[in-house]
Amino acid sequence: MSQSETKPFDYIIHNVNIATLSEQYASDDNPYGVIESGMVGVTGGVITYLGDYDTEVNSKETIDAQGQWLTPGLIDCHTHLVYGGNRANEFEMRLNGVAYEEIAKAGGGIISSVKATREATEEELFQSAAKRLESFIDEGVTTIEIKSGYGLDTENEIKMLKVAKRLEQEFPIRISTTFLGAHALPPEFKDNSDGYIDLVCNDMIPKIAEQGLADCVDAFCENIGFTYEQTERVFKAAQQHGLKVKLHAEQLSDQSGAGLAADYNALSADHLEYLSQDSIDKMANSGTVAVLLPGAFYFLRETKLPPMDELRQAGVPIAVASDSNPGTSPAQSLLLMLNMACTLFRMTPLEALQGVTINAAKALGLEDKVGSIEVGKKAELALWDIEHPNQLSYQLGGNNLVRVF
Ligand code: DI6
Ligand code: FE
Repeated sequence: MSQSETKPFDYIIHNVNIATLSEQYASDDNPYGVIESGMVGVTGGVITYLGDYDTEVNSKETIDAQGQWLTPGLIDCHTHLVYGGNRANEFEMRLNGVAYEEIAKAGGGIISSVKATREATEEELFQSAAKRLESFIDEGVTTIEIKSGYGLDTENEIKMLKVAKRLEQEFPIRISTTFLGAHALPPEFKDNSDGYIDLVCNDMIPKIAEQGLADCVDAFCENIGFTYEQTERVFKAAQQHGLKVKLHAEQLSDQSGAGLAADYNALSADHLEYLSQDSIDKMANSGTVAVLLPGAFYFLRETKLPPMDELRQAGVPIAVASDSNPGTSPAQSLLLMLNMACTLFRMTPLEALQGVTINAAKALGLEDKVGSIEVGKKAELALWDIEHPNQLSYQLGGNNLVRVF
């Protein structure tokens, strides 16, 4: 039976070079899994045809892409997009020679973002995050993860997650939400970090799980964040409530956090500049994705590189994300992160593109739905006026997006 006798497509895109980023199409000679001058057919928001142009096709709408390039919609799998205020004043103070301690004493640093986030209404947080979200959408981002973590009490953490949920309702983008209550110690728990972790585990996680506000739970395991033991308590509470986990790990020092995350079958461990071989081996075994964040590396003028070769050798899937946040990565461009992943971390343009498509999907547990172009996956696609997909990471600034589907 030919397609013309079956249900018509809602639309087809033809005369299009398709970078599928799919293992089904990739080979040594064709690492991007390219289908040249091909056709995609979509029914009910799902890809139902992928291959050569079929002139007999029965479709409600036909789009001639004129030889442009189709990729999976881009995925930013690590952001802190919702927050009050910004920290440009601190950036300027530091560049005028004011010491970090003085800035912190004057109420600066992450706690200043907590204060501004607590003071902001849900509407104000929505409006400021919406503006940032639009920059990502304009670059072909069709899925974005958003973390809480600037509320640091039950009411304000829930407020942040509700803003993220409302963004998904009002913008054409898939949003994955992550509860990051264990991001920093709020001032009212000074000298009582275990008491704060009690609140995270016994009050915040149960309520957030019950209200269906988070897909995942994250923590900041670091000498300036929470300990290995505290992180493990958060993971246990998350799993008791049926939530997956991920972790900010090994950003400033090696706390064996990524290994712990792997022990709890974490979807991802993120940052990883100080990652050990032992944790790499554990990540490889559990399939935990390594999410690299070149924006924070750059903005903090970090010099220790994540162990790229060791990650490659162990076969750990590598993703790239913006870490968009007011303190260490005020980034509003995922395309810029592609370039920085290549220049700073020596990732290849193919690895960088996999890092914001298929591997980013894995880091969110969404690889069955999005991240590559395959029959059966969601038709969340980006069309680019480029000569080759390597141009996406080559370019510094500018944007060749034609449209998203
Ligand atoms: N690591 C970071 O780089 C950010 N959070 C984290 O856990 C910093 C967030 C901020 O400074 O506002
Ligand atoms: Fe982060």
